[in-house]
Amino acid sequence: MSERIKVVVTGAAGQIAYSLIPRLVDGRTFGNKIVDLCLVEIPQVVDKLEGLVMELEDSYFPHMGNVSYTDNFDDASHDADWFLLVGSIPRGIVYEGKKIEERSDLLKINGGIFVSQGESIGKNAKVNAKILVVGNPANTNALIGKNAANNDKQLWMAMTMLDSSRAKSVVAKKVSKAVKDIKHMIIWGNHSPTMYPDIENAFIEGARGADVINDSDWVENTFLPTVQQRGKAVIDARGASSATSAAKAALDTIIACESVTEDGDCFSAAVASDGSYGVPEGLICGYPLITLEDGTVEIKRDVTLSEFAKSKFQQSIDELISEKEAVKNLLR
Ligand code: NAX
Repeated sequence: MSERIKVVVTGAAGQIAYSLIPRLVDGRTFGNKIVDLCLVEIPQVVDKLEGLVMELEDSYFPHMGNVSYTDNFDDASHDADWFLLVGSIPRGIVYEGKKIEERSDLLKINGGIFVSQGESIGKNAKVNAKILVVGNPANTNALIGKNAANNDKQLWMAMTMLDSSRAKSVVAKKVSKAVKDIKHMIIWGNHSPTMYPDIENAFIEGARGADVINDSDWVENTFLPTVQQRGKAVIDARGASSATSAAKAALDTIIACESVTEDGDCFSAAVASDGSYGVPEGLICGYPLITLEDGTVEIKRDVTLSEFAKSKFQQSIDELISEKEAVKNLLR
C-alpha cells in the first residue's frame, strides 16, 4: 500500500493556491504517496473551496486521498506532514482603503496570523513536519511562526525558490543557454528587494558564474535590480502578484526537500540561522540548502563570498534584523 502524506494549504482560495493545489496531488511532487489535502481559508471565503474540491474530484488524480476544507487552522494542523502557508494579504491590493505596498504594512497585517498558526503546528503537527511560508513578508512570518511553534525538530522555511528561478532565467538569457544549464543559484538574505542573488557562485554549464560573466556593471546595474524587483514588475504588468510561478517554486521547494540533492548542487530557501555565514542565530535567512540521504535538510557551508557579495548580503541581514525588531511584541 502506498504511503500517505497530509498537506495543509492556507490561502487555498487565492491565486497561487489555484495553480498549486492540483499539482500537489498529480503524482509528481510527492511521487507515489497518497496525498491527503486540508485546505484552509478565512471564514468569509471558506465556502468557495467547495468549488475547488469539486474541480479536484473531477480531475482524475489517482494520487489524491481525502480532501477537506475548513476555516479552523488548529483543526487542520493535526498530524500534518507539510504546511504551505500561502494565506496572507499580498502587496499591491487595497486593504481598508489603503494600497498595501510597504513591507512595514505587510508586517503588521500578516504577523499576527503566524503566531496562532505556529502554536497549532508546534502542538499538533508531525514531529518532523516541514513548513514552507509563502505569504509575505515570508522570512519574518516564518520567524514568528517558528518562534510560536517552539519545536526545533520541525523545519520552518520561507520561500526564496521563486527568486532563484527568476535569477536562473535572467542568467540563461544573458549567456544564451537553457535554464537547466544554470545551477547552484543561491538567494542570500531576505525575500525582499534587498535579497542577494549570488551570480558569482552559480554554475553555468558547470563553470563558476564569476568566471563566465565578467561584467560587473551588468551584474550590479541590470542583474541584481531585475531579480530584486521582479515581483513588483509582475504586479505592475498583470495587476496581481506572481501566481503560477510562485506555485511552481513552492512545488520545486517541496521536491528539493523530498529528494537527495545532487552532488555539488544546492537549492534556495530561507531557514533559521545557526550562525552560519555570520548571520545572527535564529533569523530566518536565505541560504544554500542541501537534502541528505536521511531526509535532513541542512545549510551548505562551503560557499565562499566575495567582498562585494558580503556587503550586499549584509544589507539584507540588516533588514531582517530590523523586521525582527518591528515584530518583537509577537515573539515569546
Ligand atoms: P491572494 O490574495 O489571491 O490569496 C491569498 C488568500 O489567503 C486569500 O484567499 C485570503 O482569503 C487567504 N488568507 C488570508 N489570511 C488567511 C489566513 N489567516 N488563513 C488562511 N487563509 C488566509 O494572494 P496570492 O496571490 O495567492 O498570494 C499569497 C501570498 O503570497 C501573498 O502574501 C503574496 O505576497 C505572497 N507571495 C510570495 C512569494 C514568494 O516568493 N515568497 C511570491 C508570490 C507572492 O507575492
